[in-house]
Amino acid sequence: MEKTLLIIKPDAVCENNTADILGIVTKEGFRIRAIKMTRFSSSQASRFYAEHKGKPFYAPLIKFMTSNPVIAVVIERKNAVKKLREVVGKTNPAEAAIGTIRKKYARDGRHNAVHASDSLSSAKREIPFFFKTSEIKDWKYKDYPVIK
Ligand code: 3AN
Repeated sequence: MEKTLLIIKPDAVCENNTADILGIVTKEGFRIRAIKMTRFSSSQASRFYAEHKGKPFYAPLIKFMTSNPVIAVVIERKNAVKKLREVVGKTNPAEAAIGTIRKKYARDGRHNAVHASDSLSSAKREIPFFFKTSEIKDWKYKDYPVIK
């Protein structure tokens, strides 16, 4: 089992696509381990996207990502990083495969509905950006007490 970070971006939050996106990932066998709505400050967004500093899309990316709340989600399954990138699709929805989240919900390469960690090392850096270890919860499928 592997954990990765999904961020539902401001466009998808404001289009009310949160439940649809979570539905897609949970149907693909991902289990939600942690979830929160939060809003990036400018300094948080510039730290999160530090690797893109200097690129032409950097300033508008920060402006967009700080414009409204996002929903950060830790999800887990086998091959989580690779599988989530497949389910999410390419950065630009025009190039994303049919059936992917970005094909369905992205407007363009900037307003592209979700972020998904691009490697295991990115996931390990990005998850603690939003969650303390104690906020990530383990649970087992169908394993709960039926209280009489
Ligand atoms: P991905 O999110 O598909 O891994 P990255 O890591 O290349 O893409 O870029 C991070 C974010 O920067 C993207 N999710 C998108 O919001 C923004 N971005 C990347 N490329 C472009 C572009 N050509 N035009 C506008 N925004 C872009």
